[in-house]
Amino acid sequence: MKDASPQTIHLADYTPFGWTVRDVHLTVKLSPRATRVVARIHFAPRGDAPAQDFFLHGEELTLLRAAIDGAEVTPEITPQGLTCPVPDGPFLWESEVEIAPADNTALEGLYMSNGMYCTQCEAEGFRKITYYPDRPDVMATFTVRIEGDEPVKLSNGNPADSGAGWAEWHDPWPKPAYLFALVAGDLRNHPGSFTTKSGKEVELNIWVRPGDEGKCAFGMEALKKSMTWDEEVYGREYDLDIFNVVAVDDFNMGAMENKGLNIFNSSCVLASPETSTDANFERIEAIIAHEYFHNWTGNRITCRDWFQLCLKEGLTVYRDSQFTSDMRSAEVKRISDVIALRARQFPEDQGPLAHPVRPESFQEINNFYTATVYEKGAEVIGMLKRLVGDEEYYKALDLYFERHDGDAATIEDWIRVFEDATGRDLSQFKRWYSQAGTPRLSVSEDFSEGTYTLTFRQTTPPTPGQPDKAPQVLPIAVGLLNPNGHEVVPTTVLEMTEAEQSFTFEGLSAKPVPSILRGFSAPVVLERDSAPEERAFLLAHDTDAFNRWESSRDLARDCLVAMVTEGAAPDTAWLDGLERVIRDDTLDPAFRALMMGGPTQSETAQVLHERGHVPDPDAIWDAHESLRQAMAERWQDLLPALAEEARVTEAYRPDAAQSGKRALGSAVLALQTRLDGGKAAEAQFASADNMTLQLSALACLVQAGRDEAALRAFHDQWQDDRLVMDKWFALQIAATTPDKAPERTAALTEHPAFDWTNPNRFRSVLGALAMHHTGFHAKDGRGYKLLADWLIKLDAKNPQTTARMCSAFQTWKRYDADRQALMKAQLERIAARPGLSPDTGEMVSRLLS
Ligand code: 0A1
Ligand code: ZN
Repeated sequence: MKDASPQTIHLADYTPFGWTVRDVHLTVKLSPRATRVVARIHFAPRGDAPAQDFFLHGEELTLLRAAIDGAEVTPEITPQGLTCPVPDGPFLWESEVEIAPADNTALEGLYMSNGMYCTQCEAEGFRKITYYPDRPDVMATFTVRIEGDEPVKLSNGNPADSGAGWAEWHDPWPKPAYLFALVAGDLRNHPGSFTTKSGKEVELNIWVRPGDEGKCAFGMEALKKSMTWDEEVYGREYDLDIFNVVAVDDFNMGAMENKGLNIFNSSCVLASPETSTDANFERIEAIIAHEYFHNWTGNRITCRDWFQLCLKEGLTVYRDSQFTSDMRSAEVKRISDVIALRARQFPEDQGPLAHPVRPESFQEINNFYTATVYEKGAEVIGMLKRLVGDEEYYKALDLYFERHDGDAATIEDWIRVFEDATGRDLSQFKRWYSQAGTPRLSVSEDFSEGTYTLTFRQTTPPTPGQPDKAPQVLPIAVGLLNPNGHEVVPTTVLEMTEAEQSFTFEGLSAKPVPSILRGFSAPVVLERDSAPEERAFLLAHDTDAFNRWESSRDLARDCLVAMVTEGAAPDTAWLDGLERVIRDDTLDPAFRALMMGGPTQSETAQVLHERGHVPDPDAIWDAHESLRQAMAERWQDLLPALAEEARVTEAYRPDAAQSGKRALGSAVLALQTRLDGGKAAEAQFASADNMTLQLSALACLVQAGRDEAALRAFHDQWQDDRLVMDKWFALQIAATTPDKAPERTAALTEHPAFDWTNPNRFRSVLGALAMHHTGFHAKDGRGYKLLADWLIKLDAKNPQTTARMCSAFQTWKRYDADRQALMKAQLERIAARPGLSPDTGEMVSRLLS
């Protein structure tokens, strides 16, 4: 058990460890409840570190033996680790501990999933395997010997030797302990190979449970594409003889970039057309790439301490989004990323959990694997690239790899590389890393005698611990159109550095229409009271696809706000403009599908809140329903033609072209269902030969309340496929009406297949409830109570997943007094639980503060 009183750790307190580790030799003798780990570690004092006691982290370990230079020692043991007197010079540390992977339900350290041994060491899991300086700035080479009867035994690096009942691995690249991994079990591999650009042969494997072999081909192709892309775009080659990927069913996150041995949540790597949707395929491709790209941005160059997490995560998310843009449609990817940023990061940045991209303090680092660190961290890289330009960006990245290869680096190092490579002063830009909150950007315009002036003002609302904010550097990409809809000034990046700043454009013959924040060039809330006519004009004419989409989204937001607050009717002028875009078959179907999508209900709640209203979830539900109904009725005659256009006749491929068509088809089907009560959806459900079509049809049937037979048929067809069953659980909550959502969730938690200790299954049920805006916010609080009941139950087994899911409550202060009181009561009930984990304790106390 961890100490009950949580410790706050501060960035400002960083001190280096007093010793370097030359090498680590581990022998792991596997046994479900009595695994022995023997460690032999060479330490040498480092002269440049402040004097300190010799301390090794270690949690939930039974120490059997410890020795220094061969002589037995008796260290002093606490729940966090051990201290021991050590010689002044270099020495060999030996220890043997016992651990029980079969009892490890937290899924951190060495644990078991379906009879297979696996590890998760980021951020601080290695200390549950052996005593060690478990901090990312301690880097060492590892040799690992695994003993056990399991047919497959894997660790990091290259295979060194093996025999009956043992295998040895050697990783020549010094690495921090969080990148350690070990896997053993009865696994099957899907093999592949790759030749790097300098001619090195690399063996590739995807390891899965027997039965899953048929779901690996796509992941393997994605891996090869990622390897090629990183060579071509960043000049980065792979550096071992072998690259292994393993799929595990029980995993707290998506995947993990352990050196040479990536471990994946099976939902993020296994795919087949029958069982995976187009969205699953796209996500798998991105996550394979993300973990692979970490080999350079994360592993070869790692983080000095966990405050620097965005150094590897922001950059790697940015790189994987570049990869997806290159593999698919850059415009569609950018719009999807912004939708996700607004859905996940904006609420975080505007509520009690707000923190800087580089936090300055934490209690439990696992609580900081957030949308802010990852997605806002990636936006910061994107802004940097826009400010310095592509050429300088890649020059800076070359310097980063050259200067810091093998280092545990900081954001200061990263910024200095850019300053040295480009000659720019980035001290103000650096505020993006230290200042939390989403800046608000307002704009006014003036036109006289051919000169057009845009004046911007930026302010950032206070966030926890940061009442006052300084102006940030905002790259504002702007283009100007003339009244005929022609672009007269192509995209130009205005570099805003002041709280208020004007930019002028000369020589214009008429007052132009500005297209501001093209490509969403900075993660801000743009406040602009432009006339609806101007937005409609941009919807029709903007050359920037993002802003074309955004102008429609703005009109949709205004329309929904008016519907909710004034009982207005849907805005027909907007729907006419939107219809012209949707009809335009020269446009990418994926883009048109995004145009048809419209804001989610939580986005409408967010917008209402930003505009000073208290969002009423039931009124939001009604407004969204009548808007969708109005769209369906208006476009009655258009829908069949669109459905025809969206039909795919060739064999299934999860590529951008086909999935774009299917996305359009599913947007159309959702509207058609409102007119035909589910007839078309039933037909599609019956004939579907891939999961994308099957699931979108099922969603429509659930939405229409005509789902009993279809849900049963789907269950019977897929009951043996756990990943598909996750979809079955989630969908019937996600697509149902608010009145049914909490009851359905409660009923599904009684289902025999509801294995709540599996994080995927838990999230597919309770996460689906949390994401059902009106269902979760049921007026009587039963949604809140149900979620809190389950969070309390899960916390005793799996603190990490519980703590992450507490963020469902992060917007609680946005709602009316009654709902606030109900949510607060549930948070207080969780907080008061005896034995609550430090992870969940920290989250709940931040939420309540
Ligand atoms: N570094 C991984 C994400 C990850 C983080 C923490 C984990 O356990 C607490 C597991 C995975 C990535 O960015 O993909
Ligand atoms: Zn990552």
